[in-house]
Amino acid sequence: LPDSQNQPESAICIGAAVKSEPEDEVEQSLIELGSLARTAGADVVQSITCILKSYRSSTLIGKGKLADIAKIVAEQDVQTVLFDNELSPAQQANLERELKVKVVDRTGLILDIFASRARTLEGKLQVELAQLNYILPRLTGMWSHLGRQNGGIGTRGPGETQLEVDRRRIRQQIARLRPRLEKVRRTRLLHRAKRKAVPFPIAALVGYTNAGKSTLFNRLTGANVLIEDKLFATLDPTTRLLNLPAVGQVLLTDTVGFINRLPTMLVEAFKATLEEVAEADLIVHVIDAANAGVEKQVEVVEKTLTEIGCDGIPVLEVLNKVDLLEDRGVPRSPTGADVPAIVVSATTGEGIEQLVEEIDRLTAMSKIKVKVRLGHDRGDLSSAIRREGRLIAEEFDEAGVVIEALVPPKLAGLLAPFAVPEEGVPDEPELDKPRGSEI
Ligand SMILES: Nc1nc2c(ncn2[C@@H]2O[C@H](COP(=O)(O)OP(=O)(O)OP(=O)(O)O)[C@@H](O)[C@H]2O)c(=O)[nH]1
Ligand SMILES: [Mg+2]
Repeated sequence: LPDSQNQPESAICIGAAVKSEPEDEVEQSLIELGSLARTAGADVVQSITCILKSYRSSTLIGKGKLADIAKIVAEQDVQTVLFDNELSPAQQANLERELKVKVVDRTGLILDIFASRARTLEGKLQVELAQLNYILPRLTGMWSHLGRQNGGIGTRGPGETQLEVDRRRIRQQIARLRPRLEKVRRTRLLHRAKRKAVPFPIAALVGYTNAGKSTLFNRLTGANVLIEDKLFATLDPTTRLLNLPAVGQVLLTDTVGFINRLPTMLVEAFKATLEEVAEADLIVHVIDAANAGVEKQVEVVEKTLTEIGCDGIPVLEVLNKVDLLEDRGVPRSPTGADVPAIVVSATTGEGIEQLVEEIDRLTAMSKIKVKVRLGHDRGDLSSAIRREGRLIAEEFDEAGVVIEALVPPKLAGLLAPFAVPEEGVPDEPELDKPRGSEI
């Protein structure tokens, strides 16, 4: 939303649903739209749920509901109408014509927030690309409704031409953005490759937006990542080294939050960033235990994790914000975890020691560092290392190969007879710093 810095834009939120949709989910989602709107700088004056017999293709909601909303818009001097639904370009244009104010759908709103929050070059380029792809079909809608409004001779020719010009410009911009983004990604991949060569397991903090990931990240590593009671405070991942008693060191990453119905184009845009999560040895799922919609949030996170290819990675569930729970009993653990949930408060520090122990235990379980000498005849083992483990270093000589790698415990057992004794402690420059350090 433009002008969000200067003066709050007055907005109303509309959640339209058909009767078959569960009402509490519609309500919860509309509350979330309100948070998104406030995050974008809007002043939400009213939220309205419209339960419909069926969706209307031209304006989503029926004439009667539309008239009611138009009345509220006029009476309360509303500047923007926000829809929790995804609107087609034509629906958006029709609604704008009927309501005579700006209409923004959930996707447009989330894109807007992402655009104002992206900090790194990659994040900015990703969001810009997503926004341009969002605008492209809507340009047509804008013109066709203007055309219809004014109509007649003289409007069509130049209108079409202008439209063609605008569309071509946007396509050119998209074409310019893609290779730039590719280049930035390659640089990041290089950094990642460097990080992977460091023999540390990776743990990723994931979770619904506003669950407290960054607060927990700061608490664990002593970092100073931005924390806000707004959605999508974090867009760009940050990684730090965390010192642990058993495994030694773990790379901990703070990531972008997930949300229900994240626009497809943003899922696409951020896939590259989220790929890093898919390479983690441990996923720490941070859950806002005090949120009324916690079950839905857990469901969304689990679904998103599957979508980005995280099945098979051990998940540690962390129930955060226990300080906010009235009933101090342990909240019921959401489903699907490999181990019982840990209960913490990132704010008060309650449960943090236990969490650290658990991260330590689980990452220690996931990968073990080995250094082995394998003869030419043990190609089976060296390919098993490549398949199941992470290669750190490899040195060939006449007798065979010396491999350093992180491998799962079982393979480590098989490799034990081939172990090469470590000569001294490898230099680990970050070791002397407090628990967390910049990477
Ligand atoms: N009471 C309480 N508030 C918390 C706790 N942890 C985080 N918060 C608050 O929850 C809000 C969101 O925290 P963040 O750490 O920014 O959440 P996030 O998961 O990183 O959010 P995004 O980056 O936006 O996805 C902030 O207002 C925090 O102060 C907690 O344990 N207890
Ligand atoms: Mg964050």
